[in-house]
Amino acid sequence: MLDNLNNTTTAARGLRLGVAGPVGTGKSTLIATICRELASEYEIAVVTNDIYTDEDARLLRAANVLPIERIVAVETGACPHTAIRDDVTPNLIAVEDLERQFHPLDMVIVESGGDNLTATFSPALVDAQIFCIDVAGGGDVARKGGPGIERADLLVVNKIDLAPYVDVDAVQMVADATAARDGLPVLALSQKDHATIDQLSAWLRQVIAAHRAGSHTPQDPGPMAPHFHADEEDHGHGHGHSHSHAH
Ligand SMILES: Nc1nc2c(ncn2[C@@H]2O[C@H](COP(=O)(O)OP(=O)(O)OP(=O)(O)O)[C@@H](O)[C@H]2O)c(=O)[nH]1
Ligand SMILES: [Mg+2]
Repeated sequence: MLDNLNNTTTAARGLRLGVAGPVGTGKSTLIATICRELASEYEIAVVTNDIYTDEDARLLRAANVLPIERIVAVETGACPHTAIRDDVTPNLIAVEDLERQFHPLDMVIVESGGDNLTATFSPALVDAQIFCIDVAGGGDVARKGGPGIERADLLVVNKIDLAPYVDVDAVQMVADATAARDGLPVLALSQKDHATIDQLSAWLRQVIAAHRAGSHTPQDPGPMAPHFHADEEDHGHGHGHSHSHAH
């Protein structure tokens, strides 16, 4: 009963979508593209996070893909991951303000400040999240793993048009990412290849529909990879745990 109630409440508002990933991997550009592609179908607003500036919000406003008042900047003033995981209050307030002001919104997108491979959104802030890496960061990034790469709702391997220039085998990189994700989707994306952008739009339409139907369950990628210790009997049985690492 309570579950039903929660589902109803969550589905009654728009989808909250997080976009995280290392610095410069193309998060703002990807968000601008989502808005450009889907703003005629859905009511969208965006919250950006920068440590010291509102640079990302200015980039998005300049892209002219949404009315500027639908793009709000949160200056985190600290490590970006703090604002999307440890204390999400400033972001949550910004999201809720937009939802109130422009009701009814179909989707609010939150861009994380560029961080390292460990930063993921708390499900207290977003319903679904995209983790964005790029070929320019090196072909081995997908193999390095981490919670975003392994368990975000969608992993984007971005800028695949640049692969030949940085000596990266994009097909291999996508295969490595796919192997790390236990069936979760991976999308090879390039702003210069519209077919890949169409795949991104299709994924988003499907998540928005599932959210509306109450059949989308937010997952927590979690900061800690599932793991075992040598002295644990469960070793190798495929289910992990997390703890404070006090020992
Ligand atoms: N060649 C190519 N360049 C891209 C693509 N997507 C983004 N870029 C470029 O990558 C650079 C960084 O893009 P942003 O969207 O600002 O990256 P970001 O992840 O938002 O950066 P931070 O917010 O600073 O972490 C820009 O110069 C973009 O034009 C792509 O698909 N192909
Ligand atoms: Mg950005």
